[in-house]
Amino acid sequence: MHNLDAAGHVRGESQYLDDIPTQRGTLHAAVYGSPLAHGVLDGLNLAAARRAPGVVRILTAEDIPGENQIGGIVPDEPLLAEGHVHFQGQPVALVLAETEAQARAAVKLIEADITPLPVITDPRVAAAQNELIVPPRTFRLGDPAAAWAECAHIIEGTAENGGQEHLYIETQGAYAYPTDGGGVRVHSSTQGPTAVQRHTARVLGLGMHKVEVDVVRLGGGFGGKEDQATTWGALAALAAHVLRKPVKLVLPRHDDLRMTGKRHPYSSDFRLGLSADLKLLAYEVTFYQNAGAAADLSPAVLERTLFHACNTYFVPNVRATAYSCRTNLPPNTAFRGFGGPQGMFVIESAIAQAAEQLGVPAYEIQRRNLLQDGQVFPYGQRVDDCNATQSWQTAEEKFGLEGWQREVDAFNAENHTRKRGLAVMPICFGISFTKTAMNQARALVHIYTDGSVGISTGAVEMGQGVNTKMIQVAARTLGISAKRVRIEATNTTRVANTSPSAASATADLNGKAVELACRELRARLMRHAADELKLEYEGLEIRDEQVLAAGKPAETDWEKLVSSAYWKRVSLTENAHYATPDLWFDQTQEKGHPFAYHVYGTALVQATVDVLRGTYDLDAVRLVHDFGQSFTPGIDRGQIEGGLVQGLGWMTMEELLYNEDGRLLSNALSTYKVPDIYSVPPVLDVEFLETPGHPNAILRAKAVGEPPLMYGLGAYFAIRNAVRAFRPAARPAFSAPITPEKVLLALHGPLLPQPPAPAAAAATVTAQ
Ligand code: LUZ
Ligand code: MOS
Repeated sequence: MHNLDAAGHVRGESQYLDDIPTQRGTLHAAVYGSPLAHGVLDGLNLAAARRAPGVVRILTAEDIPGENQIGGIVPDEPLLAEGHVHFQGQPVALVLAETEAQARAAVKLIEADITPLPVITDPRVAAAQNELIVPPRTFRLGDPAAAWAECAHIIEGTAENGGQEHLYIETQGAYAYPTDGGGVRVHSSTQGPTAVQRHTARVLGLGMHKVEVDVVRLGGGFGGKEDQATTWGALAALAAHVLRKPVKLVLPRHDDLRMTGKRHPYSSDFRLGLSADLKLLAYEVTFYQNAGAAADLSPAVLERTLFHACNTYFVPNVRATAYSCRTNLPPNTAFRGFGGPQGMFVIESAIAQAAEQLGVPAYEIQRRNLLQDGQVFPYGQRVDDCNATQSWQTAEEKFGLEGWQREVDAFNAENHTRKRGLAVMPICFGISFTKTAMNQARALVHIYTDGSVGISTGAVEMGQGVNTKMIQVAARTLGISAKRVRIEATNTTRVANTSPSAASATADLNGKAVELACRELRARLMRHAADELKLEYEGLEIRDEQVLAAGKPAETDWEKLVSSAYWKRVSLTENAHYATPDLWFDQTQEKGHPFAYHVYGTALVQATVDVLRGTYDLDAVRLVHDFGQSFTPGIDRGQIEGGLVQGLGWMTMEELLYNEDGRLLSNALSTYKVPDIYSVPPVLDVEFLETPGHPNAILRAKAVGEPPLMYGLGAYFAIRNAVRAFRPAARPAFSAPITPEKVLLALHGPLLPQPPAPAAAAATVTAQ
């Protein structure tokens, strides 16, 4: 089955927030954001803006009837600034005008009286001043302090990664209007309809039952709308509620770029100990997460960094500590991978540094330390579904590794202005929300009397194809054509208390709920058929819309059966609840069983560097991925390709820059470059690993949302290897993205200090 949305998208017929026909009298909103990153908000001068053409009202914190608070994990984030401002672009006032242009023009006339306070942008500076969002956390396994004595080699260094702009094509926005009885309905471009509902209710001082949130689809989310769609939904709802008018708020791209949080930059210290035969024996790592000015989802992101600190390797002695550091940047937030990529970049950097200093290919170290069944993750979960070695070996068989490396070496021997590098990037990603309670979902299924089926779930369609998957699950379970099934908009009045569409878990959680509901309906209809046709219930089934008794066509089909069930007053509606089994986590011990299962895969990445210019091409990515039993291979392949390219962009060209005043410098698409179709490697092989899948995965098709992003990390190491093929003494800092400027400096700039020679027993080898 093709993606349900494909035709609508290419014809431009698919409806997004901005396509909703507005009601008569709709007002348009624009946000005034703080011009300074930190300060005391002494006052606002709104007089000129109030007089501007078309302006109807300007709302500030004083106009909030309920609580001025939208913090999810920690209540530390006002909807509209009050008393203080904490980041540039922090919403301070909302202008309502007759047209969008008028609202935006009036925003420019607002002035704020702000007494500046010191601005922190560096997470290590924040940590030194004890500016932490939550207390630090440490995951431990074995006894690293004792293990160092046994290590033949000890490597130390630092690694840094930049942030990443989500750049969903559809910017943030909402359309809200008052409903009968003092409520409000909010159409929101959100991954988390319940989050918008909950915080809107809080801000308006209403029960959640008076706030309805509706989502048809998003033009992309990538985590940027997991928590941060709430601001805009709540602002539109606030205005609609106060003015009793429909209100539309859609962020212009420039506002979206500077007002919203992004992937977290991290700065990290590592220490890695290896045995003489390259086994990883001990790993200590300290992560400094740049959380921005409020908690948002940072504590959860931090947690996932710890969960993925060892990527797909077994290390018997681990101590991983993470600090969530408060800075004066927009609150950073969920972004595909959710802290996992940041954790994995550090251990891959440590392995690369070890390989360079020991004079072995990094893949020798990687290969020898892949996870195996029976081992244990530092967080206590046993490894029992492991495809790490299978995916690595399959990649070697299909693509070669040593042979490919020899080709690269031969190319480098012959070419002097271009050099190639090859890197292997194996991944392991845990599937589930790390917050156990969030791993639940519900589905509401109606069969109409004509045999058509309408389904509501908590899943939000954001281009990932989840609606197509839900239809497949329903059609298969009911034994009917997919054409009969429709997925409704995601709406908080039909399916309540939903988890956001996130954590790669949306199809699993909501799909399992759909499956449960459809199974119950099928069983009910079969019982009815048994009664009507005087047949044994056992052995009755429905396939291709035909009822079969002991494998033979019975005297009824789907349409007749549904109709007759209705006339016999059999319920044609079911509401099912699913909760992932056997999940738990004890935060006091930092141990448990947080994940339903893990996804594995292995990518090989080749880059060619132009050594005169510092520019590079990513020539080929060939990967083997563990899809389990994919039932939508086209969609799943698309997720792998898209995730990979997003990861490649993060590692190479997407350079997010703030100045010391906390102002976003890369604040337009002219200064922030994301991969386009020309950035996609000309060779991009995605091989499906043959595995049985996992019973916790929907129809045994494993989650595909986030894992592929981490294949992109291979680009950093491939480019680095190419640089070192030209200049073996070069030791580019482990600082992503590795932009052409950084490559040029590494090729021709001053050399960083050389570390002492490795290999002496228990010698500590320090980079930089
Ligand atoms: N969101 C969340 C996520 O709230 N918890 C998670 O564990 C998670 N993981 C990935 C992406 N979003
Ligand atoms: Mo996400 S980072 O799964 O919203």
